[in-house]
Amino acid sequence: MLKIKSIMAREIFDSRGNPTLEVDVTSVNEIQTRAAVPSGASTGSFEAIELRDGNKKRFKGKGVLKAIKNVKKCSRLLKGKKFASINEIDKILLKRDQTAQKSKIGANTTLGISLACIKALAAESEKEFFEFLGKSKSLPIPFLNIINGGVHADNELDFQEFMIVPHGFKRFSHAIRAASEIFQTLKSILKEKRHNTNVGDEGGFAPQIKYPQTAIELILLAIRKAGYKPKKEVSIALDCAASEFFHNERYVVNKKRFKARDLVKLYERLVAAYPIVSIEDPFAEDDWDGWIELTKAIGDRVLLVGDDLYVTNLDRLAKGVAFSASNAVLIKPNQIGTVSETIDCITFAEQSNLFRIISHRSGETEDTSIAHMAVGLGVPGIKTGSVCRSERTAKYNELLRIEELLGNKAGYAKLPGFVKHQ
Ligand code: 2PG
Ligand code: MG
Repeated sequence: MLKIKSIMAREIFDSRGNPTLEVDVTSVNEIQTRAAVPSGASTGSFEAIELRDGNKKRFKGKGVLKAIKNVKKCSRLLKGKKFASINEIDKILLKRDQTAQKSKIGANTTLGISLACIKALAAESEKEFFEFLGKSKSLPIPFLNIINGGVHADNELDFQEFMIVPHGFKRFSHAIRAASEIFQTLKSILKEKRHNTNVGDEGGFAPQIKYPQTAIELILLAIRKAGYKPKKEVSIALDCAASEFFHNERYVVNKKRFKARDLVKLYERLVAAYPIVSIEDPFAEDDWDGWIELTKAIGDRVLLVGDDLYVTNLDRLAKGVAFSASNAVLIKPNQIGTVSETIDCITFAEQSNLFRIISHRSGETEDTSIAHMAVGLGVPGIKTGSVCRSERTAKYNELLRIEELLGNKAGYAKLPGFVKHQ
């Protein structure tokens, strides 16, 4: 049971140096919990709204003082009341903003409150956040973005993320060690080839390369050189973020214009040539036909992950399930704006046999909620950037602590059996 004494909010900075919202909840028992809200760059147009002040004289319009005011207003509705579950709290927030995309008070407002409150509920019952969420004792498979392109980098790569997936290990700690060694090896390889080794927003490298094939081959070389086996231990995943290169009804990759049908063929060729286990957002956010065609073509061997397509929205996800538009979903709490709606989406995806990956945003903070949600809610995948930059490693480090707490009981998730390159 949680009785709220106070809720307050402040402006803090995210990993890109932009302001974002942080919320503190204090219970009448003087237990204090805190949550911070992340922020995307390649945001889907169906996402819940991130409320910004728009005052160009402050933080170039990105201030969140309006959201802070809204937290104050919501706190009046929550203070002094007793709550047994997050659903009861979120219900009050959802009543306050009934717009489709939370444009009235902002999804940053609602998520900040909702996350800090569920942590308070956990703390009041003297449980770790992951423990409070459920019974799962399985650590998720990390999807680590180690080469960046698209809107996350200033190179010519049209696909946004090239990830390694260390699935062939018994424990999370072994998998993340492999990932770190591969990341460091990739750095040496890039250096040898006289590429830039500065890292981008999510801690991945952003070398001046053009073709997706080149990025994948560099990663495969790093996997082998680090002493690991591609496919058996470590495979590749892509986030194409295709909405970003969809212009005038055509997909523009390496300056060539593709119809959806031809893009399906390009993905088929990539999957045949390389150990790719997962492709996120291969088509634009409203190109349902493209998604359905690709799922028909390669959905029996590769994870096809809806991010901008679903935006963690139950209605869009239900449409995707009805149409067999994908076999996996990306889960981002700030795309929908409350913890209970995020949990509903995860539960529905699981019941519909979709693979789930919980995800950070490109603008992040030191908040580690998604690590706890992955374990506590039995989400088998987590995408939270490279093994570099503290706002990314904060999540991996928290997973290491959770694994230690669980001891021998700590499991390590598996990719679904139908996935080919594992
Ligand atoms: C994505 C995310 C996270 P952003 O597209 O999956 O990697 O990027 O937060 O910029 O939307
Ligand atoms: Mg994405």
